Amino acid sequence: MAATRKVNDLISIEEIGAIALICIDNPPVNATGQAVRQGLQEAIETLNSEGKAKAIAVYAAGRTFVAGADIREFGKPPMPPALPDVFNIIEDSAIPVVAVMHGTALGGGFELGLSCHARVGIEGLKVGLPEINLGLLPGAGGTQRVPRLAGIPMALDMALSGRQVSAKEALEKGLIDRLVAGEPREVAVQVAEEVAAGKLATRRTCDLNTPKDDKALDDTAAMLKKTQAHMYSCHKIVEAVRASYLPRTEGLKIERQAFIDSMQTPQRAGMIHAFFGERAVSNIPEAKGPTRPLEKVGVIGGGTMGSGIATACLLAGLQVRLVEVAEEGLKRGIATITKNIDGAVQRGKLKAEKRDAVLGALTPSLNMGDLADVDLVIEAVFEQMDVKKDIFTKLDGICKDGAILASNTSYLDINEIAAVTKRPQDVLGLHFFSPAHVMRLLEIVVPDKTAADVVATGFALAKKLGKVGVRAGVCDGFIGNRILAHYSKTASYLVLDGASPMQVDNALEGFGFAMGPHKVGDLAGLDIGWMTRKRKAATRDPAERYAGDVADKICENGWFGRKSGRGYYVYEGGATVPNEETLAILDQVRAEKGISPRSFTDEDIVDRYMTAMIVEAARVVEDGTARRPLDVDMVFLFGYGFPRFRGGPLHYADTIGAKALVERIEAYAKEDPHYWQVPAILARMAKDGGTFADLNKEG
Ligand code: 3H9
Repeated sequence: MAATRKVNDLISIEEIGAIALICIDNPPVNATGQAVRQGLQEAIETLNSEGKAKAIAVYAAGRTFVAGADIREFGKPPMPPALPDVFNIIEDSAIPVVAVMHGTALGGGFELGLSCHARVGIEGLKVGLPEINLGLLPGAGGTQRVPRLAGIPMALDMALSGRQVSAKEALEKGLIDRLVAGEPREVAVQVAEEVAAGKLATRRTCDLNTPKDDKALDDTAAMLKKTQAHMYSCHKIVEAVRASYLPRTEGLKIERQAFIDSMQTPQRAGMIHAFFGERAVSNIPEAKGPTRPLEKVGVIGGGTMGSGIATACLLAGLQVRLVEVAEEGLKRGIATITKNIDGAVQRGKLKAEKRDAVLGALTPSLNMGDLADVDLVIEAVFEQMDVKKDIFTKLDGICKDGAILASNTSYLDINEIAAVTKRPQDVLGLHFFSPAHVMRLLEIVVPDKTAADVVATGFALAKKLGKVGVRAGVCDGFIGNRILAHYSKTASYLVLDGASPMQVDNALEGFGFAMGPHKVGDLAGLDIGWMTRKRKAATRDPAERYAGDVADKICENGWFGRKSGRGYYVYEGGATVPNEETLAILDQVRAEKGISPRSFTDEDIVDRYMTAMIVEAARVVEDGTARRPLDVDMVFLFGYGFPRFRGGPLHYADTIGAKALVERIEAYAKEDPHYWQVPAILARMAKDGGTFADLNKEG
């Protein structure tokens, strides 16, 4: 006879003969919030005090086992019982406890499993310690119990990478004891009966000793010192894993303190903002309405961008028609797509046996008429308004009713493009970032007359492609490129006024960018910015200080960066060294302009660069191009290599404060009052004490 009783709303106990099952039911991901912790503790204590059950199995309802601590509780006053204490009670249970895990057992969820006396995985299970992605470290025994079961290198790997480990690997490494197929409850019954009958061995993880490996610890500590200066929790992970040599109580104490200290860091705040921002960005009414069909996609243009977009669509299982004007361009497009797909196989993103089928979903064509039956067309040709207008006029005549006509333009006015069609309600901007099959950002640019279901389909496409879709309004450069166009001038001004391009790069890499702006320019091709400056020359505001003198001269020499072997740097034999000739050009430009170079500290450089970024980001929010500050933050995290641990430009702005920012801008404005102007939104915040986080809450 089975009897079920509720411990509280989220935890229940079911008794079947000599076994007891504890079920955690806290949708969507069974996070260990206060009620789950309390309920688990009470369930174990009750069963032990009753002393009837011979074995206990813990499992979870719904799509996954426990995905970790409840992140929404972080930053708030702690509410007892603490997770490590609950897990110690489980580990100390006189009745053996087996964990039955399915889905993703992550962080505190996996640590719950580790505190049980045996672990059974259900096929498809993934386990992991992803706390590092939140600026934290495992804080409920992960750093103590994983090394005891699987050794120090595995514990360091899991906690420092945050990667999800497959069930097969977890079994091989001794992190789980068995891998089976089945439904969690049925498996729980079966394994609890086996434990009760002594057929499945159990043991306390903390009774094991961590195998010594000082070399792995020392090497990792030294490596992190060099490469992860910013990430407090990385260094603490090594310390905590080293503490697993100690008895349980002492080791857990060291882990606990490191966890509490990590919780106080700005990195934790930045990374948790990034975690929720990634999910909140598409959590808007416009993304949720009815959508249009999305199976066949046409891509116009087989260049780098078009091929990348086609690759992304193919990898998501869509049928793709690729259209080019000339045979040669089409062949190049097919070759690039094939190379991208092969790369996906090599990187483990696509199973080798699926390669041919994925490529088989690509239909190349030289005839735009072949786009008659597609659901969505994405135009990715040269950035020239008349070319785009010509294509959209043709598409208007070719495509079926209801097809979505999208442009991948990175700055052109999509309202103007939509106006050449008789169906502006079907026109949308879908701005991908290069390489389009890798970069996760998709700006969904919404012109004035676009229909609601077209916008919702844009978000559905982002989801299908595994991208982060961010809504943007129409303006020159939308959210990301508009802000970039503004703040990148700061880097040029700093260089004209006395810093070297290398100092600027080093300072910003020190801040956390993977590459400084001059290295990025060399990588992207300096000719791109040169073309833009030439295009905008006629409309340039005469009051604006010109930022392109040095870059123009470099380009006039035919130095376009990496692709030509030199730009700000010289690229030879795998080495990157400063280009002395560029530095000579810089001296010459300064002399011509009568600038006597002055010195900037690295802090000055970061402050000016970041303030310029925040200024334009604030304006983008102010005029509604971005709906919320977090939308800007996600654009920069997923499209521009902004350091994740800083949360994004406007999250970072809050850490400085509006008042301090306004003071900075006013000080810089003494040198250049045209460039440095306080956005009204920031002035208001400085006066009222408001923050960008407040605006996020207001939605
Ligand atoms: C930790 O465990 C610390 C311990 O070591 C020590 C403590 C003392 N809490 O991602 P999805 C929400 S740190 C609260 O869209 P999927 C999420 O916001 C934690 N909420 O689904 C979303 O809400 P909404 C370590 C959470 O299927 C909804 O669930 N664990 C949590 O694509 C669905 O999420 C992690 O870092 C949470 N822990 O992916 C795991 N997790 O619908 C973080 C999710 O309102 N989570 N939510 O937007 C994940 O990686 C993914 O959510 C998961 C599911 C893979 C589980």
